[in-house]
Amino acid sequence: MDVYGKGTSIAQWRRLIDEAYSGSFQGPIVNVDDGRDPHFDAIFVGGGSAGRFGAAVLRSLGGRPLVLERWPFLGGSCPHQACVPHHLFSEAARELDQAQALQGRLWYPEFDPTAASVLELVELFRSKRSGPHAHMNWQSAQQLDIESVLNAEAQVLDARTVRAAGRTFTADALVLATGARTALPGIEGETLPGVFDYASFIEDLDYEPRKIVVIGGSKVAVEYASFYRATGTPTTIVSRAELLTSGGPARMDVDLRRFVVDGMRLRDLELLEHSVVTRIVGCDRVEGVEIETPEGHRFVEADFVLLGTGEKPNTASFASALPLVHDDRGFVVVDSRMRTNIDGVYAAGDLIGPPMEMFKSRRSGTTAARNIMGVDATFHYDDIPDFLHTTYEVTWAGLTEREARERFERVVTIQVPPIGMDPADTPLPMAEGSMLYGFTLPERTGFQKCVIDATTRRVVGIHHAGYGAKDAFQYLHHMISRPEGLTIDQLGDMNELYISSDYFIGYARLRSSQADLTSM
Ligand code: COM
Repeated sequence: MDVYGKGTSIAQWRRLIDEAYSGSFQGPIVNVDDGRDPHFDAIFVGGGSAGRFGAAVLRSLGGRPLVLERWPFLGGSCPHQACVPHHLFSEAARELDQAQALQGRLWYPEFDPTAASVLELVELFRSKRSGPHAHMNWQSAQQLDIESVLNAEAQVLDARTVRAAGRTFTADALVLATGARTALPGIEGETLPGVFDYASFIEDLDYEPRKIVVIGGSKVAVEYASFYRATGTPTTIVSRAELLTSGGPARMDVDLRRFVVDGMRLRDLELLEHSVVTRIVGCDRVEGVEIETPEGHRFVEADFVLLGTGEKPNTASFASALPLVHDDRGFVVVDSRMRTNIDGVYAAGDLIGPPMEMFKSRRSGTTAARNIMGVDATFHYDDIPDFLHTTYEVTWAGLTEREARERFERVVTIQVPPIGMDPADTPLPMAEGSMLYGFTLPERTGFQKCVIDATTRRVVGIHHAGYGAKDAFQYLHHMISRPEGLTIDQLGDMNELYISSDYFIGYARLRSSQADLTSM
C-alpha cells in the first residue's frame, strides 16, 4: 500500500495497523517519495526508538532518512510489548499495593484478590496499543517528514544497500537498530505452554495465572513479579545471584537495593536467591518448577512461568552481509559515536546491549544521526540515570556510596531514613504519593540517599525509592554530570515545591551552610 503524501489520519493509521497486525492486510506500507532517487543519507534498519528518533534528527539536520520496519508501526517493542505495558502494569501494581496495605482502613474495602486480573490488564493493553502506534506513524510521516517502509522484512546486502518490499534502497550510511529478544536459558521444559517471556506474555496470555514462578533476578523479573504479586497472585522469584545485582541494577546503591528487596519480601513475594531452576515440569502445560536452592531441592507448583533471563540481539537481517564485531553476548560493538567497525555502518538501541531502555535507544539513534550529518556527538550510555519499578518507582544516578568512597577521600551522605534506623520508626521520606503510607504504614514511604564528595562539596550520586522522583532525576543527573557539577550549596539554593517526592533540595538546604560537611 502506498501512503506517501496521502495525509493518513491517526484513525486511518490505527485501522491499518490493526488489519496488518491481525493479518487481514498483508504487504508493505510504503511511505516513500517515488519521485526521487531511492538513495538516502541514511537507512535505519529497524523503526523502534533508535530508528525513529535517529531518523527524525537526521531529517531535522537537513538529511533524507529512510526507516525500514518489519512491524506495521514505528516505535518498536517499547509501545508494543515492553516499556509501555510494563508502565501500565507498574502503575496498577502501585495502586493494588495500596489497596491491599490499607484494606479495611479509611475508604479502602477488604481487598478481593480475585478482582484484580492479570489477564484483564493484558487484554486491555492488547486492545488499545495500536492507539499509540498510530500516533507514532502519523507523527513520523506528517510532522517529522520521515520516509518509511513498514510491515516488510529488510535484508542488508552490503554496507550501503538494503532490500525491502521487493525494492532496493541505497544510502551513504546504515544505522542498524534491529533490537533484541529473550535469550532462552536452555532449561528443560522452557517451551511448554504456560512458559512466557515479556513478549509472549503480552501476545499469547489467554488464562488467569493462579501460581507464578519468575526466573531471573534483574529488571524484567523483579518488575513483572511485583506486578503479579500485587494482583494477589502467589509469586516466587528464582534468581541465580542476589536480586538486582546484574545489568543496570548492578549500579544500585546497596542500601537502596536492601530497601527495595526488603519491600518485596514485606509484600509476600517469595524470593529464592542463589537458586537455579533445573527443570520446568509439565505434560501438556506447565505444572511446576524444580529448583536447587542453598537449602536443598524444592518443587514449586506453578501454572505460569515467566523467563526474565536476559536478551540476545536480532542480527538475521545483516549478519551474512556485514562482518561486524560483536561482544561476548553477541551485541554489536560501537564506539561513543555509535560507529561499528565498518565504515559508514552505525548501530543503536537494544542491538548494542544493555541498558535495554528506550531512553538509551533514542539517544543512541540520535547520536548516530548527528555524526552521519557531520555534527560531532558522543553518548556514554554506561553513565545514565536508570530506574525500575517494584510497587515503588526506584531511581538511581551517578555513583553509589561505595564507588564514591573508592574515588574520593571524604564522602558524606544524606540518607532518609537515617543510617541504621528501622524504616518503621519514621514516616520520612514522605511526599506526594506516600502521604497515606506516612500516616499509616511509615515503613512503606520510601528511601533516599544523596552521596557527596565532601572536599569539593559536589553531589556525585542520588538514589531513591518512592513515588514521583523520576522526573527530578532527569534534570539532577544532567546537572551533576556537567563538567562544573552541582554542589550541595547550589542544590540547597533551589526552590523546592514542597512536599516534592525527593527531599534532596530540602535536606541539602539543612546541611549546606556547614563548612565541614557531615553525614545525616
Ligand atoms: C516510545 C517509542 S514508546 S518512540 O521512542 O517514541 O519511538
